[in-house]
Amino acid sequence: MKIDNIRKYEFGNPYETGAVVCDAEKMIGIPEGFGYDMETGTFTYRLNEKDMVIGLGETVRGINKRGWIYISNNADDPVHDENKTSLYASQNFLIVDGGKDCFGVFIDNPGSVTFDIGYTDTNVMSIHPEYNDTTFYLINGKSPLDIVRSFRTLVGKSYVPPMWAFGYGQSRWGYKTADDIREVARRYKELGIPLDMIYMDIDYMQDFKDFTVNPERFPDFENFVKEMKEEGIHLVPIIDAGVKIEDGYDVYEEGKEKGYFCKKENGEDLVAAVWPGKVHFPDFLNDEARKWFGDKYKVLTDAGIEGFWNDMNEPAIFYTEDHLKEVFAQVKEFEKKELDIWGFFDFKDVVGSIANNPEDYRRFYHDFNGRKVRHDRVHNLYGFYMTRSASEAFERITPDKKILMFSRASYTGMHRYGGVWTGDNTSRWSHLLMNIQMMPALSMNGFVFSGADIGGFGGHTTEDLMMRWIAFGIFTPLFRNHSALGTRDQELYRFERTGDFKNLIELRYALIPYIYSEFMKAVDENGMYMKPLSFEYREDDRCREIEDQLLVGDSIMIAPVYEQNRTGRNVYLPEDMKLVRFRSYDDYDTEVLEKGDRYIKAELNEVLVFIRPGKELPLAKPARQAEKVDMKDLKVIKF
Ligand code: MIG
Repeated sequence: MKIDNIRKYEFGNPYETGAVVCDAEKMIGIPEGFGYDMETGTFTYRLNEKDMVIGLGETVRGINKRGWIYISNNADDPVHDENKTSLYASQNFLIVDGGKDCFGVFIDNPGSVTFDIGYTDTNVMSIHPEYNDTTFYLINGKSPLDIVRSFRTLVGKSYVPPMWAFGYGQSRWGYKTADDIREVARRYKELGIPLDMIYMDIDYMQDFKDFTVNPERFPDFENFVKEMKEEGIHLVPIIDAGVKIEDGYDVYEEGKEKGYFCKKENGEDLVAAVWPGKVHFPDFLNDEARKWFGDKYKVLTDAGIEGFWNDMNEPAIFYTEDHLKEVFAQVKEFEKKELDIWGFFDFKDVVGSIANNPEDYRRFYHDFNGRKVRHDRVHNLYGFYMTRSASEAFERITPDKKILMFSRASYTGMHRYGGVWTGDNTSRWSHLLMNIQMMPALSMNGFVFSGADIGGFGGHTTEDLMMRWIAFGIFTPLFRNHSALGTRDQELYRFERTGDFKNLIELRYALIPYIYSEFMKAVDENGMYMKPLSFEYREDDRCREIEDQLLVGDSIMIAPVYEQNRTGRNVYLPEDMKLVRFRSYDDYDTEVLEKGDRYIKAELNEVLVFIRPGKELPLAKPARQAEKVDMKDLKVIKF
């Protein structure tokens, strides 16, 4: 199929990345409206004063990306400050929206790509790929939503998880034994808080080896999976990209023998270190290796597992054996010298260069479509192809069952195979706001099934932050509370106001019929589940600056509270709307409010939902599991 309003321009020798599924009209020359510097491979576009730039998926800062520089270069960096340029994802689709005129750009280039969006020069957007092998798609349309639809037709339908994955999930890095997990299930049940999933982090494995389960800590795993399922709970284990080097470990031995690991220039398998200690990286870009690794998930699906999360697949590298040797050699040199203060800083830099060193991405190769390709040139595809490996295997292993799958690293195209979570955020109010601002960009890029670590991953959360974050998370398709080893416990039963938490989680379950049908609409019609206001209210300039309210589906707007010690917030209503102030699914007040600015009260346990004119919000009776929600027995709140 060929799409009408998309034109494609090729530069250098672009790779078949797998991002797109249809063709577009091929043009000769430079994309209309853009400048191009052959020397550097940089595209430039002059921004009008009114132009907003929206998109780029999982990145820091606001909904309007103008004023900062973003580098698509998948990175394992747990510090998601405003001044970061790269997170775990490369989703290179954006829209330039001047209000009347707008157009979209998708840069299909799997190496590092720098988007300078009015950072160096406020009036210039420049796009600079490190390697000039780019397919540049220019997308026209009457409106941003029109452009989104064309883009998504180009890149193919988004992943749909099983129904139960729309429930609430509890996760934590640090559940070590089956009993730890039983305890989580028991405490939730005791309080009557709905729960569909408990996630298993790396500690379930034997010595962090993929597709193994520690037999002492999880005796009779198959029965344990069954036992949990009888409680209505799906166990969702993590899979890491690195394969432990250990004699006798089948995944290592088979991969080694068949030559399925990434190799260095000299043909030897690259040795890196991650949680298992020394590892090799499967060459997911190689068709055969991808199939082989995918089939390994069967070990766990055979035990009754129906969902996974793929981690460390940028890939994260604690160190490579080769670079570590270089560092040790340099350290010896430093030891001999008398260090002055600059020498000290040089020394510190050398030691600091051990982990997640981008230079390491130049040390290994892929066998990609029959070509030997250095990793850094196709770096951003690695997590995508790991997830594709799993998803294609699920088609073979359990063709009749939907499997939950989401990944940390991503690239456009992966949205057909799984969702994403947004990685290691922190328990900060600003990260709740960041979650709100990322969601529409993820939706736009096709990653409709996505969400953040609710409550925050790193750092210590607080009860009020958790409450407000849950109140927003109610609306995100992936709804998971997750935190890091060593941080304050944040399962909902750890707090005082468990009754309020219960009400909020029940509200999520009551909203599942709405959430699910709007989610499916976004998938089927290549639309957006979460939208910025400016995409809908085209004539209202005020909406162009609203960074903290979202449209969820076609019927409602939300305005989450994301600051500490607030009992309300300012809300802009672009039209008359009916406010529903929920305390629980059956305790709420409603009021029709006129268009305009207002301050609206929202106590810590209250959730603000605004129904648009002529629309309605269906509510089900909550159940303890998503699949038990009666989708037909609905109460409807009309505008
Ligand atoms: O180096 O598996 O983003 O969710 O809990 C950290 C342990 C590895 C990073 C993931 C996080 C997970 C953690 N992992």
